[in-house]
Amino acid sequence: MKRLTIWVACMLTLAGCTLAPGTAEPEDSELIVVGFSQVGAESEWRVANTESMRAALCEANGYELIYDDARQEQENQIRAIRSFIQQDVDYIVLSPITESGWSSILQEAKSADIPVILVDRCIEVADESLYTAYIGSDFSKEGEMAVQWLDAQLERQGRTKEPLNIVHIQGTLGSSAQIGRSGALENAVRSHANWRLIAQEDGDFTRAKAYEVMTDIVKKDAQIDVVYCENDGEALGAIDALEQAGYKCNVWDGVIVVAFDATNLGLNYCLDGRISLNVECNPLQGPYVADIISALEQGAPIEKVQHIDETLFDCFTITQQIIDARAY
Ligand code: GZL
Repeated sequence: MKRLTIWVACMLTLAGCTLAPGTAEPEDSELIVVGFSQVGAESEWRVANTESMRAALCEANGYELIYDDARQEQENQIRAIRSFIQQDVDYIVLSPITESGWSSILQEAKSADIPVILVDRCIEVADESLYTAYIGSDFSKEGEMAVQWLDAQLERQGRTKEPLNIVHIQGTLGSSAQIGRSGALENAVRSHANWRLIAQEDGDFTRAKAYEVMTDIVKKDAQIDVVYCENDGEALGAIDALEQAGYKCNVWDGVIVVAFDATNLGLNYCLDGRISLNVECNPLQGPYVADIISALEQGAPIEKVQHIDETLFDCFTITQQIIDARAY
């Protein structure tokens, strides 16, 4: 129930108008009703992201959160958004599984005068008025941080001329996280004559799928020097398959494993050297979304696009103290 009608009633009352007989007195405190369509629960990162959203958009903070887990299907997200519109929520928050396919349903939200806030991943639409704001990571920058680290590390090891065989395990194809992280690696392969992409497979951001594709790749018995995984879950699945096939995973005399997310699990693999590099992707986006809604409630200006600052960790610099101090 959108709170505007109650707001008008309040204004009429304050202006000395009397409510028509039988009109309910407006309730003192009205919760802001938010419909949140989440991608799924495919990774530790996603679980932390959901927890952050639930904590920020809780009743104690003045929200009624209607949560939907799309189980990594866009159709389920579209269905959830239509349900939020029918429930006349005040805001829709969407973490879009992929960048395309949103114009029609977001036009329905716009026609219903419901602001849409994108979180985590972004969308590609011709009409950018279909969403009010985006808050998330700069995925291209994350990928560039990874390939710059790899380039410098190989330079330190004197491995700038020998052929470097790279396996690329991508995230959910068409997601902005995958597009940005993949683009950085593909650009770097084009600009390094000795870097060879010997396999590029969809790992769908899950440990299980990455294990499956890596198991097939190691059967081809090629020399593998680097495995570039687009999240921690994929890195763990790839390492499971590599170690089962007799490979060592480390920066010194094994396979260099690159990962993204820097969750607690991923950083522990970094601490024992099995992940060489882990680029942070901050899932704690709930407070940013709450700030955007708060500004909109006050009619204050907001930025259309906000990127969250992120860093990286590697097997040389990570410590147990750093891991213990982190929230996820
Ligand atoms: C990134 C996010 C990605 C994470 C994965 O912002 O969309 O989705 O990197 C998650 O762990 O599945």
